[in-house]
Amino acid sequence: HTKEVMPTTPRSKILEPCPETPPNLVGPLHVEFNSQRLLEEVKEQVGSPLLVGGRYKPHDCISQHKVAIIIPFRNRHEHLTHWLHYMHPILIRQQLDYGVYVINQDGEGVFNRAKLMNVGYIEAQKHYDYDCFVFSDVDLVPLDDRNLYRCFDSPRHLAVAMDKFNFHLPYKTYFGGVSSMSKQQFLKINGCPNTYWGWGGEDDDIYRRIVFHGMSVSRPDGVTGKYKMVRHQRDKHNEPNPKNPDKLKKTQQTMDKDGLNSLSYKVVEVVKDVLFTFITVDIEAPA
Ligand code: UD2
Ligand code: MN
Repeated sequence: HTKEVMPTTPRSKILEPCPETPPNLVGPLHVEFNSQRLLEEVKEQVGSPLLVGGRYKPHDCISQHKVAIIIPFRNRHEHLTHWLHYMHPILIRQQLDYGVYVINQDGEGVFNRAKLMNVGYIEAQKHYDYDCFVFSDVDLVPLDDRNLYRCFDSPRHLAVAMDKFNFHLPYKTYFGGVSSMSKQQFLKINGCPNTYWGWGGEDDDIYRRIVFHGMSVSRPDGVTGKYKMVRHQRDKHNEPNPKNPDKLKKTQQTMDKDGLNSLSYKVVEVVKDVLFTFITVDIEAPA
């Protein structure tokens, strides 16, 4: 009688937390927007590690960051294709447990970036237990993958050195382009204002909410924080609103009643693509 020996198969490893600093980052990146990119091609090139809805999590370690990337959007499909082409490989190298949510404003009314950010915050949480929210313009791609798309002890401003501002911060309290806040931080400031229709001011209002709630803003250094923006004209129905600068004087009085606690909108459609979740919303925009 011979003893039967079980073949030694490698047991599935118990996953450990991912390291604090992702090991596969490459640093400076080459980014250009002259190539014609088609969504279908981008899907083939970068889509295979993703789960439907533009979701990903590392399989060799447990990510410490559950991040919803929120993109306020209308009629910028070409920019979105560039963004997806560059961002998915970066976010994967950063070992994030993430999902991409494109929040598409329905109709032709006046655009409202900050309100769409609030909608993204609420809607993303219906899909997964996110603890961190990165808000990004659709036309901005970082020039260094060490610029981490996660949350920090303070609200973070990521787009500190854009090509369009000559790779400098335009002013000290600037908070536009790309930013991140934990769920706790975002709740503390009552989210973003809903009342900034049209271009301008909403980013400054968010900065002021953060400061008035006793927090400060963290930033990467000026090398890590470089960005490239796709060149574009001002869109229709997103003209600079002359009322917005005046509103900024009243942020402290209005912030705790204008925000997440006064948000009202209707979801028109949710479409899950491989590369993103596309949520069309009616935000009750004035004509
Ligand atoms: C600046 C800020 C931006 C915001 C804005 C004022 C930079 C790089 N960004 O952007 O964060 O504070 O000023 O509101 O300085 N969008 C659409 N469709 C539209 C209109 C806007 O998708 O029809 C989205 C899109 O994600 C876009 C973002 O809103 O990137 C900001 O609009 P923009 O790119 O026209 O404004 P810009 O570059 O002056
Ligand atoms: Mn832009």
